Amino acid sequence: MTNALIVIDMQNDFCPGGNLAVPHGDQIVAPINKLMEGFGTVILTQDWHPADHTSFADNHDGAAPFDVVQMPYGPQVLWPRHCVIGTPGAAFHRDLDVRRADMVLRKGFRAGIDSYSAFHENDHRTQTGLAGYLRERGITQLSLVGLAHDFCVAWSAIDAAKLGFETRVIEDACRAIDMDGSLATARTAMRDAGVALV
Ligand code: VGL
Ligand code: ZN
Repeated sequence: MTNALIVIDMQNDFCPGGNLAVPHGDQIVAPINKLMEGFGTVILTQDWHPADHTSFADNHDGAAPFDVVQMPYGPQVLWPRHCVIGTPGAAFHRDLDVRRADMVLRKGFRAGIDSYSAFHENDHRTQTGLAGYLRERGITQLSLVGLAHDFCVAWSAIDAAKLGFETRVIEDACRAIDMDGSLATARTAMRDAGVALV
């Protein structure tokens, strides 16, 4: 099979009760487990930050969560501290079926660069290696699901389409942060990049 399901960041900190909770994020765990049955390859991504990560508001004097600052690589939203390496918040939701995963890809572990996309970090240059992995395995069609629809799912889908993969986002199996219209903006950007929203 030449298709893969990419499950983005189904971790405790993005679910209700977590440090960067996406509303109703836990509602998509069961549908994602079910979707896994239809794919030859399943990849899980895991947001994985060191304690001194530059995306955390509390690592910037006088900053508040959701402020936007300029980084050497461009604008960056500052987030509440989340998905710190090795903490319970960084673990996958307990009901996610991790047994079906061919690969777990960790991202955001360099203190100075955030990484929304599963393909490149936010500098748009540092590669995660995922494109090479998929190509070596002959995978051409990607379906993306997970959290958050308007950040990590959208950035990953746009990069996937730009890299030439036939890319779709299964929207019923995503949930959004949706700050300042970010979901509408992300959906337009995904469509413009050739991503199918299904
Ligand atoms: C995410 C903000 C910060 C995501 C990760 O998974 O969408 N968003 N880190
Ligand atoms: Zn993060």
